[in-house]
Amino acid sequence: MTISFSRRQILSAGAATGALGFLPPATSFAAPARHLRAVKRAIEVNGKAASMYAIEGDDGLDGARLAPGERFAFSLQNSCGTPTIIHWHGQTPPVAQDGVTATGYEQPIASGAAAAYDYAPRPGTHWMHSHFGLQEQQLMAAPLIVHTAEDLRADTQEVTLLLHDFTFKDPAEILSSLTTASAPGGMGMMGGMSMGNGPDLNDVDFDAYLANGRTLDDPQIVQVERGGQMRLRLINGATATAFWIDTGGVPTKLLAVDGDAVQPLDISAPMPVAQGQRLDLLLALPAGEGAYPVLAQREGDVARTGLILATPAAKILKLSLQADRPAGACGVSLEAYLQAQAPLGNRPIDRVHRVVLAGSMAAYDWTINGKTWKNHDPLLVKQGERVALDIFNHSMMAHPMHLHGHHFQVLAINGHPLSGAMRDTVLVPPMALMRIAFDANNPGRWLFHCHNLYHMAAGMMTELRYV
Ligand SMILES: [Cu+2]
Repeated sequence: MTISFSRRQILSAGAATGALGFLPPATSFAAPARHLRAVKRAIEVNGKAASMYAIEGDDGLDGARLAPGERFAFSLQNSCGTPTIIHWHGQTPPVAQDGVTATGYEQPIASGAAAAYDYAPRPGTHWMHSHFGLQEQQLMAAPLIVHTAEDLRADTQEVTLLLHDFTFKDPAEILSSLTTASAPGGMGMMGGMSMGNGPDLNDVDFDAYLANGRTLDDPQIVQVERGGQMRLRLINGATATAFWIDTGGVPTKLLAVDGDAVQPLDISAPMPVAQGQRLDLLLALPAGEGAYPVLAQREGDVARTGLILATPAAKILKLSLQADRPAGACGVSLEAYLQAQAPLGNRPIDRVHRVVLAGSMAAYDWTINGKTWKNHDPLLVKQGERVALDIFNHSMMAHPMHLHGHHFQVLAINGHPLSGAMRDTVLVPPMALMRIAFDANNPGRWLFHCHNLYHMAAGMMTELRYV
């Protein structure tokens, strides 16, 4: 799963698909130029074999990398032996291509069948993952990187880092133990940490944390040049884990979140990244030989994963799977400093929805405005409106809230206004109030849900519905 490439490789990928630009927009999905394949794959974690899912691309890597201007014209072949559907997280396609079944536009792709997609993609660091059952926990996730002409001009080495939380257990068993945690023998709460008046962190105990499919016992080593610049495209594909990202003192600039450029920000402390979110970082490597770990530590825990950037002659030391002390809770400390490079722009807000998140780790009764998905109240909008969501988290657990089909701007944190980042997933800490806003410009029914997979499965999902 090494995703490191040179300018030459981007150019050749562009050349291979360049002809697409001359085709008329596809009216039939007859023959997409490129291919993805959902598969089952045997992997080894902690020395034990496991059978997991994967999404293989047509360039020898997992997922997809698109050249500047290239359409997302893919066939998705389901060879994984069970029905699936893949959501293009961060993309804003027409609603019938969102890769979800819950809103009724698409059916699951049967085993052995294929589906076709053709839309103008949004540039940046995005990803793709199953939106079917709990397949995401079994690693049905991969990067979706859409390059810009500027990326090519920059001629910077790129590395993509996809984070996962990993379990040998059947995720259905984990969910059922969480929802019956108060019953005797319930085991889902084992990893739970309730800290008195503090937040509730980590409702699932995992066996490992993976960085591009590997643990820190046997991490990926990415060869880098002395004194070189490197763009790290980091994706938190974990189901129930927020991480702190530490580049270990290598001068680091934050360039984008969720694929949207921010005013570049010098970073000298670990950065939080919640489930579903992405960080684009520019690292200025020191001039000498050296090995530079990029570490991701689980919030509220000592467990960590990561990869190592190393110059050709560097000596690589073995890193412990555990940090010296537990990391704190991920929150919005970084969010407050982020400013969108292309903000929504001044315009009155036409409609405000209040969205109350509630529930508890003990009862596992996660709701939005008092309802679970089964009997949810849609958030109604009209095309052309500027819509604000005031999201109040009336629970002791943080919820990374993801809106499909739109990118929104963070406009206030606990009542303090800001011209914050554009995003598709925002972390709402316990008892916090976040205002986000977006332009209703992509008609349809769109999911809005917590990106903690188990919270979503327990019902923490509603929809944005155009009327
Ligand atoms: Cu949640």
